Amino acid sequence: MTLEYKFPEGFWWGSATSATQIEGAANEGGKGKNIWDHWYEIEPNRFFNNVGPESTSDFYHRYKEDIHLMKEIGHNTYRMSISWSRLIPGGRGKVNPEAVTFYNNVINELIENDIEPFVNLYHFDMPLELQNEGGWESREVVEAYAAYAKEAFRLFGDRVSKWFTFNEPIVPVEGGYLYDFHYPNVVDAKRAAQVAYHTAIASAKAVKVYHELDKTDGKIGIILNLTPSYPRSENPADLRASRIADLFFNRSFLDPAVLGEYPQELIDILTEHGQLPVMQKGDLELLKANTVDILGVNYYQPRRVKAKENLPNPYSPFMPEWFFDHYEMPGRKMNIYRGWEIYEKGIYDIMMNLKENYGNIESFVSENGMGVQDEDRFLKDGQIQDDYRIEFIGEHLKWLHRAIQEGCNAKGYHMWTFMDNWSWSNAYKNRYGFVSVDVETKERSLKKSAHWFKEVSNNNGF
Ligand code: BGP
Repeated sequence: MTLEYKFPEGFWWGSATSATQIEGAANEGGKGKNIWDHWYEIEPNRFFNNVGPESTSDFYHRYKEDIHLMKEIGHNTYRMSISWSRLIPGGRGKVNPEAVTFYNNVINELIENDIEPFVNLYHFDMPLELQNEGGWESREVVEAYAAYAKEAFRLFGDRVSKWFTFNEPIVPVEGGYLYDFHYPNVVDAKRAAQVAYHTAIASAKAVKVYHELDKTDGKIGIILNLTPSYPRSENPADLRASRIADLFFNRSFLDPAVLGEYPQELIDILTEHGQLPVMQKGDLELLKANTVDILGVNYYQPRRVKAKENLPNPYSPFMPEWFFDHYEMPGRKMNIYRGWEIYEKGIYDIMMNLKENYGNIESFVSENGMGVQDEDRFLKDGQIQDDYRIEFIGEHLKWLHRAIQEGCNAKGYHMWTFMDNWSWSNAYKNRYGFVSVDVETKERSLKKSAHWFKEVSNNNGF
């Protein structure tokens, strides 16, 4: 068969999930509470259809069946996360033996099925006790995270050689401290800056701990949602607005993680507005010395930016969006089932930026996917006919392929997500999986895209 889009030998094909979104068993197996369990307890109506995190997709009990499905649909790699509050129920101290057994079983099952596990340490799920101590605002919590990371490397590092410190660390900053869609529902830009800073420091600490273990075949990275920023026009005000959006939403994590330093313009803006976080002596050296080996890129949609007509006065409290407005590009292509723009070339632009400005760091697409509300409307002959998802993935893969042809160092593609899962306060509203899950019975069935993906993976192209 001749393939128009052939990927490099050994390309990683798979998907990503996260613990709180799939495991369920939130009150089982010795797990402690995290912020999601707590927020749902106190405000269930903030969750779509009042569905909470207690059972989600029940991976905890069905992991074997699920891993067999992964194998069946051509996964050679798979990204999961460890639930911190399952492994170490209070966030620090004693390890939960039932969690060790569970994660050992999952990792071993993956390996037996020739699927390499990529393990992420933190996907939005702070243990409640630590949140009560101040969460990422607290420097002690940073230390607790580093100890948790060390424990995870010790327990599973003999079989796992791709580790990730955080998934989309900017999202808890936005959700928990700026825009009120994660617990603790604070809206305070200065505190948000502190949380962002501590997360970057925590990531560097975990990188340091891992590198000190001297695992020659192991790599540690971070997973960032890089949302390329496109100005409405070439006029200087729009260009500046777009640059500021990029500074806050991309470079605030990308630069410290990959280059080991903050962009000067970001520091200047924060200083000017009295938002500079509290730093400790030695922090900047820590960042510089502990950059990541590998970068996961989550990409869903671009950010279209135009300059504000009138800058609000006074600026304070400072938030990036005080500087710009969102802009709807005429004629844009939309995922009408989620309300997000589709711009496939974004993936190419991100990869070329990494090549040109970030030392062509080893990377992969760690999330990309299409959320669809009421997806059952596409059910026909017992299968979800998700041709729109096939097209979505295919078009993104074409641009990824082109970036690879032009020399970018991308090693794989992971779809978000393996199976329909519980997406935080959106719960089961938007379905993203290759595998559909009946929210009541938890029954699984493959969507059309799963069969298509299997072919792509088996042929290493399409
Ligand atoms: C990403 C997160 C995932 C997932 C996805 C879909 O940003 O890493 O955890 O939730 O977004 O989000 P939604 O269901 O809101 O469309």
